[in-house]
Amino acid sequence: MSNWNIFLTPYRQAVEELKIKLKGIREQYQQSSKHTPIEFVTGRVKPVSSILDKAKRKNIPLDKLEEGMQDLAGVRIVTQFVEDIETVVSLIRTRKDFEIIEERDYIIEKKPSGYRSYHLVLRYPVQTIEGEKKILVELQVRTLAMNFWATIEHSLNYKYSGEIPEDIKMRLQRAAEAAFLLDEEMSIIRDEVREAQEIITKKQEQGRKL
Ligand code: 0O2
Ligand code: 0O2
Repeated sequence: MSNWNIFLTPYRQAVEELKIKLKGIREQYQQSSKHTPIEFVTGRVKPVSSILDKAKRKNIPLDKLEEGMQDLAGVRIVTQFVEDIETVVSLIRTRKDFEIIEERDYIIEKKPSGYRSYHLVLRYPVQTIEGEKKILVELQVRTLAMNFWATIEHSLNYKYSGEIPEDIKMRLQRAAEAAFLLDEEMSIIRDEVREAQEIITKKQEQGRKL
């Protein structure tokens, strides 16, 4: 690859544009005083050193990166609750400004590491001075608890250069289950709080009528 900076320019643009668009969804929810299914949005273009590592690991020729490496541009939406993931994914499916070319549900089917997240691969049009260029973007949707686990596991993986000792791997798998149980418990608590609020509101309304 002769010039990484030029090659990655449309990817940087796509990440910035998508972050603005997705943060826009969050803002609209906040203004409508509804619960927002988006807690925060982050994004990055894969660093060149990681691109080279992954290309070697997955045998992707450098002249086939555009189609062969789907996460050169990566955007992440983090939600509070597991149920918010479905809301976000449904919203993404209705959009007309990009095409979804693949969906991978690592929540129903977690990865062997314990990793959970919902992945979508988008074909996103970027307007360049040479005309429109459609590039692939990986969108990850996950809860705060899934993100907490994945962030720490990712940095441990980095520290061990991808060779995490077996006993630590097992403990990480158990920690991933604990994070998932935490997600389930939080959803139950929220449902109970909502029910209690509805009962209180109804009682207040009845009180006003009397
Ligand atoms: P806000 O709403 O003002 O916090 P950028 O600076 O925009 O180019 P990017 O990708 O937005 O870069 O930055 P980064 O560091 O990836 O973080 C993205 C956003 O996610 C930031 O908000 C962080 O504050 C927010 N964020 C990261 N981790 C957490 C977290 O654990 N909880 C919450 N609630 N937010 C988090 P912004 O974009 O600066 O906007
Ligand atoms: P980064 O930028 O370091 O996060 P793979 O075969 O797993 O390398 P593939 O088939 O390209 O990946 O796609 P996949 O598995 O759908 O998505 C890859 C990305 O998902 C990874 O990017 C991670 O961000 C995240 N991910 C997948 N599995 C795990 C996991 O076990 N732990 C953590 N922490 N994250 C995971 P990269 O390439 O690692 O890049």
